[in-house]
Amino acid sequence: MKGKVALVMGAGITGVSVARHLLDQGWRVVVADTRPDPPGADTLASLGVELVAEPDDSRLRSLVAEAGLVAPNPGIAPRHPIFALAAELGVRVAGEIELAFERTDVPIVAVTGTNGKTTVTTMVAAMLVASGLRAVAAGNIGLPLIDAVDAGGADVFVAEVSSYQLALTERFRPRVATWLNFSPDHLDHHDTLDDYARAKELIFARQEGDDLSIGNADDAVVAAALARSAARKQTFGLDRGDWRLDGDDDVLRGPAGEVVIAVADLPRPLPHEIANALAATATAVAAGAGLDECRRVLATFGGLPHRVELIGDSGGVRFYDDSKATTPASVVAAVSSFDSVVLIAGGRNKNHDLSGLGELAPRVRAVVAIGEAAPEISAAFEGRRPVTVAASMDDAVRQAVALAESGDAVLLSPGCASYDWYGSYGERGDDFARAVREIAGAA
Ligand code: UMA
Ligand code: ADP
Repeated sequence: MKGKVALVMGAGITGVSVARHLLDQGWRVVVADTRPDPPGADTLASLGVELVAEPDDSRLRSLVAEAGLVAPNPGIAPRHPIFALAAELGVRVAGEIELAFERTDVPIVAVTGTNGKTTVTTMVAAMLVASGLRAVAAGNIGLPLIDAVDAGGADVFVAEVSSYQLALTERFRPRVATWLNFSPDHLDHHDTLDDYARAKELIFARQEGDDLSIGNADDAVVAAALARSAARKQTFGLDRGDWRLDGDDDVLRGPAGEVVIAVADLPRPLPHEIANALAATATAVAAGAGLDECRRVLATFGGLPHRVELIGDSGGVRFYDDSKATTPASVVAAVSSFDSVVLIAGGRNKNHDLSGLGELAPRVRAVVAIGEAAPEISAAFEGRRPVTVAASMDDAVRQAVALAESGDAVLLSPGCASYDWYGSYGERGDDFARAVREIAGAA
């Protein structure tokens, strides 16, 4: 009975949540997954959902042909044949964010950007909660938005939305949408950089009227997209913007010139953290937070694990775990936060040009290159700064300790994914922290 079968593509976190949601909506649900042993199989079995592993082309065609809805997980790349099949067979495609949006009247605040999404989403939710609102952080941050919507009881959702998720929306229209920044990333998923930018711009694309689009005035791609938005607009920035850093007085200011907070009162006054603080305040105030409550959160927010996280110090050298930095832009942000750095970088390159990292040489004392991308990291700094190659995290920390001088930061900011040596960026960061404690005796 075509029309009542929903085909969910991907059995991961999203697929299981979408399957559960669609069952509640009265659909018969089939889940397909390209992997031989998909995650979530046990949960799907307990829900009575059929799971088709590794469907071949003809099986996929018949699954799509029988479906009234195709709901792909965010990790399904746009080049996957399911999209062409759905278009050919006239079947609606909608991802989890779209399905969640359809099911709720609760306002949604959305945050995207190449870097800083999780940090800003966390701060915005904390600012709203401090202001007495039942705000729930969801989306790419880990809790599927559809689970948050189905659980109910929220006054506002703060959704971290990735380009993968935005690309699967049709009408998704957040009340407040914030785009933090844009730099090359995810070319293993999107076919071109333009496709990546177009997916990100969908955060603004259906906004209008009283909706608010917030964008980074210092970022040319974001500023151009913001100019195309049909909604009200606000900007933030270090050099300019409605919400801006006033470098003369060393304070963060709001649109009426009001002081948000003094830079000296921020626990982490790093340039990218100041940009995040401005973006988070602009977003939270637009969603109903009080400025005093925002100020309290800003004054106490110490940052998230694995994002330029201070592990300890030893002999005047401070050790920082920035394992979440998997793009060159996030390495630039981290290194630019210090005067003299021994940089540990490398891992599995996500198709980035790493050569530009050499521009960081003035702030870098020495480089320890790790993982598969060690030759590219070495080439970026060759002739500019001493580079050594390490065979393990212990080796990297040992070499960094030998190279560092009092006052330096030893910074793990890989600019690459962790999958060559580890299962996740979290594992990599934890292993670094362990090595720092054992080898450098840092506390
Ligand atoms: N996969 C297959 N075959 C399939 C389905 C998936 O090989 O048939 C692979 C994907 O290519 C991917 C992995 O499985 O490598 C997981 O993909 P998924 O879409 O099933 O992911 P979920 O488990 O549902 O988790 C997703 C987000 N993951 C991705 O977008 C890849 C999670 O973001 C998010 O927290 C979760 O939904 C809840 O919303 C993670 C992420 O890495 C943290 N996001 C990317 C990022 O931040 O850079 C965008
Ligand atoms: P995302 O959720 O977009 O991946 P995170 O908040 O998890 O962002 O931070 C990821 C990495 O980017 C960390 O290394 C962090 O230090 C760095 N980062 C955070 N905010 C910014 C920013 N505004 N600009 C550049 N890099 C940033």
